[in-house]
Amino acid sequence: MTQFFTESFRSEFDKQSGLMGRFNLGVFGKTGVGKSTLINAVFGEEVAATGVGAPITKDSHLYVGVHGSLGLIDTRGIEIGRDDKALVKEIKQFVSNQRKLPVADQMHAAWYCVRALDRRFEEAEAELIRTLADLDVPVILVFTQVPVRDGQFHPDALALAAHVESLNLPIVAGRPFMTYAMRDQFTGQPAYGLMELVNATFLVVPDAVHAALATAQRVDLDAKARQANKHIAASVAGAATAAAVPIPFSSAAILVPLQLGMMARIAQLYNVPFDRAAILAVASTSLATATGRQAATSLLELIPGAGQIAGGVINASVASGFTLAMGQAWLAVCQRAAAGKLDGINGVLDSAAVKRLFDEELRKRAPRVRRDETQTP
Ligand SMILES: Nc1nc2c(ncn2[C@@H]2O[C@H](COP(=O)(O)OP(=O)(O)OP(=O)(O)O)[C@@H](O)[C@H]2O)c(=O)[nH]1
Ligand SMILES: [Mg+2]
Repeated sequence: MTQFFTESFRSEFDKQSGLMGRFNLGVFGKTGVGKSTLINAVFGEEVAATGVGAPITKDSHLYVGVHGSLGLIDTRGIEIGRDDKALVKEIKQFVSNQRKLPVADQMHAAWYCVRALDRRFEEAEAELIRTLADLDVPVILVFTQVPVRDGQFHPDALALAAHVESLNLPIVAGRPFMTYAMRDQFTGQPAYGLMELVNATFLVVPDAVHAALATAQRVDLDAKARQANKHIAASVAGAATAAAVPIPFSSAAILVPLQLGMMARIAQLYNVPFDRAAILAVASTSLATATGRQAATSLLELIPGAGQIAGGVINASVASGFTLAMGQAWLAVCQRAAAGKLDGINGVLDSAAVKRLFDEELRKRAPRVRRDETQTP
């Protein structure tokens, strides 16, 4: 039974990661301004570990790398005044080639990075920004490594921002976004501005990549929760529709993959890898057996020892109510797991804690099911 569960979950997990798609971000700016540091801070260390990607052609300045739901279009060691003409040409070619591909494969936004304390913004940089904007890529101008004291940005950064704003560049919000990506050990300057940057990015990319962006970024947990709740709502509606078909056993056949798919999507949003998600799911749902009598549901049939559902027919309100409860209980588990709060001693998963948490959340929300509601009509 567990084997069957794992295999079904695997297949839904793969399906969801296919549906999730990818958020493709271009990251530009002079060498050393802090592009890689920014990317790592927003999208996690794994991106750094896998490197910047490969040049799209030999001698190319553009590098393309895929890291799960994130696609990065990056440059390496660009010297403005030496490489920018060639880069503009490459970007034009790259983006227009991409235009022939589905939306999912295009560059959805660009972050143009400037280290504010360089106190310089060159015409060649403005040209790069215009090139991207002309190709319909929304450009967010990011000021990197901007020191803050007593809630005030460094005056030189503000002066550069005023200068850039006067250029009327085609940039998101018409102004730079101030950031500090990584705490400075010496000065104690903390990181800031990353969540604002991510929020601005959400606003300018197509809805179709919101789930991928929510998944890829690690700084805005509310964005993950919003996407999870959106997916739960869609699953709830799907469950009601499935249950409305009064054919014995058919509702379970639709509800099981639907609920497993929902669990897979939520796990992915919280960057819980498959193996861990499967262990969490088994720990969580075996507890559902205990509450199974009242919440007679499809998923329980997969769980060892779960009671039979009489006739296999579930009414729409039970199906949707239980899907909602499951989704939210599972969301709580994933949130806690992602925060590292379900690990016991030695970093081993505390299954009992997982069960307790899931059960608690499920009980709060699971609909009361009368025996007769689960009978074949
Ligand atoms: N403390 C701190 N250091 C930073 C920050 N951003 C960049 N740095 C440092 O600045 C140096 C250059 O940063 P990178 O992120 O490698 O610069 P890059 O833009 O990726 O440079 P190229 O890959 O050569 O184009 C590194 O030593 C970083 O540690 C920051 O926000 N905080
Ligand atoms: Mg770099």
